[in-house]
Amino acid sequence: MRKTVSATDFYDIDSLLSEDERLTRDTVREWVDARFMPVITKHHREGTFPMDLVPELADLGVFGANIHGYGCAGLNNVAYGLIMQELERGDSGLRSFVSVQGALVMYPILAYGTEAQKNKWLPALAKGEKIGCFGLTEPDHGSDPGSMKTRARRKGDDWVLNGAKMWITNGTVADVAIVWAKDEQGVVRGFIVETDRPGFQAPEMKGKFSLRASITSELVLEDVVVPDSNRLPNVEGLKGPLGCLTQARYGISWGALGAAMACYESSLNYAKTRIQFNKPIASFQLVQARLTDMLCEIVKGQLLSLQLGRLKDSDTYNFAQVSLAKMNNVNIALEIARNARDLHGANGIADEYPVIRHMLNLESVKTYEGTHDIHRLIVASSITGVQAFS
Ligand code: TGC
Ligand code: FAD
Repeated sequence: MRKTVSATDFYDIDSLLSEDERLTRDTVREWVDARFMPVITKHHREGTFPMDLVPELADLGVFGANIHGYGCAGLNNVAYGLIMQELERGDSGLRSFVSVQGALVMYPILAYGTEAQKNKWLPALAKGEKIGCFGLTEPDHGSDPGSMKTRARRKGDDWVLNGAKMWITNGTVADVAIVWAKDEQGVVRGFIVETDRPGFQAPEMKGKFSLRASITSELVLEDVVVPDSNRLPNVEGLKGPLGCLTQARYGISWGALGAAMACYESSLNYAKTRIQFNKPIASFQLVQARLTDMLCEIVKGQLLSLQLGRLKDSDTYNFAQVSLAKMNNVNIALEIARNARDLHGANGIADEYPVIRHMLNLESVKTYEGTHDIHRLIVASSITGVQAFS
């Protein structure tokens, strides 16, 4: 009988992975353990992201890892998902940094850009020499980005951008922003905006109790002029930004499992060593039931993401399937994190253990990239044929 490789691989899902996929996962896992875990508590306390690790992340090949060419690793989507899982096993802020760069900045340039735009930006973004952000959400328009107020006015060979974006990951440290704006006919268009252009500001948003080791910013655009060559020409309409979200949501479905695994593993270790009533708490039936429930949800989530990855690799997936996986896996991860917090007793609120940090992070992950209820509605629209958003 084959032995399972880890406490969280109860169904030998390892055997469903190729050698390359396992190697990618293990390489990223080792890097996260060796280089990221020793510094996460400090960054979480201080509300900072370890920017000094960006060159090492680039060397690992994690930026745009599923893109072929342009200096990217060219991995399949399952390997890409496993990378997201291992990064988020460390912290959701680490996965956020990498998934924004790849799925929300490199992907739109790849899918909607010109060859000149791809050659200019993708190799530099893959090397981490340039950092990007994605501006869709506005102060008054989150779940309903189609009502955005940000405007792009044509002026000769240029476009003039005005508006405000909110809750933008990496805005303050970005060299380039993908900004979504409506033209004078009300058509949504994407623009590559260098952040040193006059009129562009990206103040950091403070006071977050979640995703503390991630930079979140406002984007303020006041008469920012960009040439037409900065417009992403190969898409028009809301399907442009939504297509990017599909890529990022796919990665999040795997990432959330990483956070769930970290919480489960910490709970299992804690339960085996914490003595109450002269016994390890792992010997009580109620504690055992909770550990079983956690593992059960992780296994189901693993199979869901793996099958979604195989569908994506054969290009036979759809965005409602991605919504279901994001919705489910983030939801179970948050429930597991809350249970883990409880199982650690008072220690569960201390950052000596990872569980409170994951629990707080997952509150954001449940909201961003489409809230839980928006994903329920996307799946419902797919199965009923009726949209219930408005
Ligand atoms: P709707 O009429 O349904 O769709 C407009 C067009 O877009 C197409 N479409 C999609 N295409 C690709 N992927 C998807 N997921 C798509 N969803 C829809 C659709 O077929 C249609 O195409 P066409 O050809 O007919 O024009 O649009 P709607 O205005 O009714 O909105 C639907 C809704 C509510 C589902 C959508 O707006 C939505 O997903 N809202 C949630 C907003 C959201 O997720 N924002 C995320 C911002 S970015 C972020 O959070 C980054 S966090 C990153 C990090 O730190 O990790
Ligand atoms: P709202 O849309 O106001 O929703 C509030 C509540 O109403 C939710 O419970 C929602 O489910 C519910 N609701 C809304 N509409 C409906 C409906 N039709 N039916 C039923 N219920 C509904 N955005 C970016 O563009 N780029 C980024 O990099 C980015 N990074 C982020 C980082 C963090 C840490 C966070 C917290 C957010 C980030 N976001 C980013 C924004 C994120 O995508 C939005 O917060 C999210 O889409 C929800 O929008 P909202 O906050 O305006 O909530």
